[in-house]
Amino acid sequence: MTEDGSGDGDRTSGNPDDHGEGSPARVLRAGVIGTGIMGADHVRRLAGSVSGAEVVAVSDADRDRAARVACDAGGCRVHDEGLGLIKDPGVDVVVVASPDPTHERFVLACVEAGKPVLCEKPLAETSAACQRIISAEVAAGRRLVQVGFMRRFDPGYAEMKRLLDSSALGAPLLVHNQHRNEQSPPWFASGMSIVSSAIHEIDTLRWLLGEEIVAAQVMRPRRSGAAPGGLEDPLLILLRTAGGVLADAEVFVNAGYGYDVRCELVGETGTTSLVPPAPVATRAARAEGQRLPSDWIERFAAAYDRELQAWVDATARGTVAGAAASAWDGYAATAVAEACLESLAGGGTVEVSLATRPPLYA
Ligand code: ISE
Repeated sequence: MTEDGSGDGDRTSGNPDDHGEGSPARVLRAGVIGTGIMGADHVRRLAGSVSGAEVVAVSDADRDRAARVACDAGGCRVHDEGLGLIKDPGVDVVVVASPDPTHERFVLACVEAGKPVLCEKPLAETSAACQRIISAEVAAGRRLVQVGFMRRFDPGYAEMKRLLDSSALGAPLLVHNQHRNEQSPPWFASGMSIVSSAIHEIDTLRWLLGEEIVAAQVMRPRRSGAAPGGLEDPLLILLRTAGGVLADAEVFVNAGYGYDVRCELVGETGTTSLVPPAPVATRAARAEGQRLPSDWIERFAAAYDRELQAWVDATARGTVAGAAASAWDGYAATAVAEACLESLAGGGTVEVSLATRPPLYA
């Protein structure tokens, strides 16, 4: 794959310091922190579908779970704690897939150790924490952090961006998004619909348009009876970009019928939208239909593979993947999510003002 994950790249040498022809390819030794749903999935992909890396260590607060995942990956070291894994001299690169409140600590430790890190979204829970990560990376003088906004590697979103960049649709005006999960876990709180779910729409909007979001508003329709506890579900989010594009995003995490992510971009001369990623249509019982994915791991399987492959390939070359989200992108997305949370709590439109972008992320 190339840096943007779209094809085959240079795989002659895995050593960042040695790109000579004929030199043996170095396989990156990866450590994965957090072996829950996402961490275990990354381990499987790194051990299976992704080339150029192997999983040599895992860690999780639940040691038994980590040991099971280590076993599934063909056996590897199990650390009791993420910081120990980062310090392990046998670990070259790190994937952080532990709970959100731990991201900042682990990413900062990776930057300090000079180890490239792919951190699941959100980069950190607050924009202030993201800024501390940016400061550390700027002080290190090189990009080490990639944020796991995998939709950038989804073939559908990538094609939407290609079309928009080719001017085939004219100037962008509106973006309509729908983000529906079949069912939320019992511990899912209203803020998580933004920080954990809508943050993907926030990132894809910035990335598709290449401009920052300057204002956000969250509205609550009547609450669904299927929403557990006090969860406000669904939510309707309105975002405005610096260039005046408006985007709406429905987030409905107890939609009940499947995992359904849609996006339509409206330009001055045309529109483009994602099509349901089903290989076949079926007719039965006097109805025609397509199977819907059950969750994001199924829906974005190709995107996760391409994201990890692009990370491994770029890291092996001592660089960063072109399409990938940087620490700056992680910061900007969290800052917009904060504005959404403020609007959810207090109502109205909340302005987003970002810090100055350091030249490292130009
Ligand atoms: C989940 O955490 C994800 O990251 C998925 O991509 C998202 O679609 C889902 O809504 C989140 O809960």
